[in-house]
Amino acid sequence: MAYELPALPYDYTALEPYINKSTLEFHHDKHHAAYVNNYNAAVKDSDLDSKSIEEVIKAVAGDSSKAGIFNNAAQAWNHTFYWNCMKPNGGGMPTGALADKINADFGSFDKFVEAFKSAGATQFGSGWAWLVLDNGTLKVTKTLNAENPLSAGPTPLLTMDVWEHAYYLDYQNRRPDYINDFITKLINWDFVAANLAAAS
Ligand code: MN3
Repeated sequence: MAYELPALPYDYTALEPYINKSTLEFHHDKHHAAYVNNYNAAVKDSDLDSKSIEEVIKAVAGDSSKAGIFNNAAQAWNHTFYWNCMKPNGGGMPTGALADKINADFGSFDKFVEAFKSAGATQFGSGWAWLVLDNGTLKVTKTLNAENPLSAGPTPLLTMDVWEHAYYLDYQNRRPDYINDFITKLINWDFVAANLAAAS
């Protein structure tokens, strides 16, 4: 079924000065829109057209003859998820059950931050850093290009886009500075907590 490009959940200037209007205009209106359009064109009139985008991602993952469909489906999904992982005046510390779970599974919030920063900084080239729930345990992972944890089983709770298009206009080559601002100023912990509650 056609996948609709969602509107950003905040204004184009809402994440300034960390992610500026021009980045969100290009990233949402051009990059994300292109993935959505390519995905819809690829599944139209095919046997995948009746499936949800999550079902398509799982159905075509690992099938090299359907790599184009996978890449556009996963990138359409990943970006929608990524927008929701940020909010104006975000960052800070998670609370409640999510904070307890992070402490239990990583040892401390700082250890989680260290692992998440490392995943983002060491993803060579383009990709994503993730916090996932894997068989009841929180883990930090990273994926290459469009890859998404859904196809292997773990439930995504948080993601950070580390493709250059996510940060280059604001940070140029300083990916670690973008990662630091993403964690300390932008993460929407309420969204992450809701994802954990839904998956538990
Ligand atoms: Mn992107």
